[in-house]
Amino acid sequence: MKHLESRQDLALFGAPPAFGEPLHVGRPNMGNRESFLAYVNDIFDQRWLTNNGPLVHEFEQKVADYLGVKHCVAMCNGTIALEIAIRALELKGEVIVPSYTFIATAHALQWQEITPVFADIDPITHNLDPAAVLRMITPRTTGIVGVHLWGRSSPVDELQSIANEHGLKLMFDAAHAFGCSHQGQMIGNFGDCEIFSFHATKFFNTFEGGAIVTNDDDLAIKMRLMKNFGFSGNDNVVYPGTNGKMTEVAAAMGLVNLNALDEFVEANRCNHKLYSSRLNVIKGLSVLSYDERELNNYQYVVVEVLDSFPVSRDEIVQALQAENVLARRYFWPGCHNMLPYRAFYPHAGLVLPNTKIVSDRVIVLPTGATIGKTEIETIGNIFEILSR
Ligand code: T4K
Repeated sequence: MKHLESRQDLALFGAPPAFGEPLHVGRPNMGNRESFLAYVNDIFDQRWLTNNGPLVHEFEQKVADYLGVKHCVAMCNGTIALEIAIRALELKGEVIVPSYTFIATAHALQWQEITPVFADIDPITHNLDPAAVLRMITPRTTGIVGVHLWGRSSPVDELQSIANEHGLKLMFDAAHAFGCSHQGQMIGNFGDCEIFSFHATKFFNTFEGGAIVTNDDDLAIKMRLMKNFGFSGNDNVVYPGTNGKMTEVAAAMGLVNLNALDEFVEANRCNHKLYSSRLNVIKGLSVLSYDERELNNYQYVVVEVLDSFPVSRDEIVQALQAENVLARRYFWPGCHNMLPYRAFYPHAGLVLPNTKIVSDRVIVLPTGATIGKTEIETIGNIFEILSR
């Protein structure tokens, strides 16, 4: 690895990159290979590949137990989980969502011809601002989809009060928040239901995968029907469903990774601590913190570049990428600036000032089991040089 001391050492100025191999955000965490291969052998022997197989069943039970929630309905990915949850809750008309989220949150609504109405976030928490949510309610509003961005909980209680007061459904996109808690209770227990993503880039993955979790028995029955074409028994369809099923091989990966969860969290926690102590001492940089009284998965290292930093956020990203540090600008520029929303609501930005401020200053850095002290030191040095 290259030793970095001055601007001349930076790849932007012609020096070789600090890292020979790219450091990715979202590099998958992988549990024990032998355990996974043993499951795959079993799958070959049993010839049971999908459709509510034994491994999916075991996975759902283990996830439900871990979260302390009544029902876990495993899905093929987080986006389908969102779509099924939205349908099962019978949302229609307008639904309030943050614009500062991954595009899937908004698309899951639009895909079902529901209008996503973008509400602004709190610039400190990066989550929905309840006052902004209140301002966006109209007679057509049927629900709110909160997002626990970066794994930090949404203002769950305030949103629930708003939902109760206005007769709205409330669900959470908890794609980032597996293994996290809100006031000591595991995320997964709030609103009418919550969805998780177990995509490869999430700290806990099933290759592709997701789940809806809920404490509502009727909702769980409905969602199980919906993810299997609406089949109730062999020849009886009782609902217009889709195919949201998780495969056995995905569930096997999930079972193996559940066993390694503590290890994954610990690697992320150490990395987050190292990044924070290295970067927070540089003027103009601030690493987003996690509430240590809660359970966190620390899967995102989010750096905010403030106006007092001499180089722009985009120039930093460019400099990092030249060094093979493939930092990301999640979730710039906000869903409202992407198509089709930009065309549908060209003035949405007028009520989203904090979304702009935050999405213009965030950089997400690589973490996970493949990153450690040496890499973080070097990434810190790049920021240090750029700050001079
Ligand atoms: N709601 C929220 C709030 C979400 O963040 C997401 C997904 C969803 C809903 C939907 O859940 P899913 O339907 O995806 O289950 C990535 C992920 O694809 C996406 O799952 C995730 N959020 C989002 C935050 O990040 P991209 O467009 O950044 O992916 P991509 O292909 O650029 O990969 C990111 C980095 O990970 C790259 O540097 C390469 C690395 N990588 C990726 C894969 C797939 C690997 O090293 N190995 C791999 O296998 O969206």
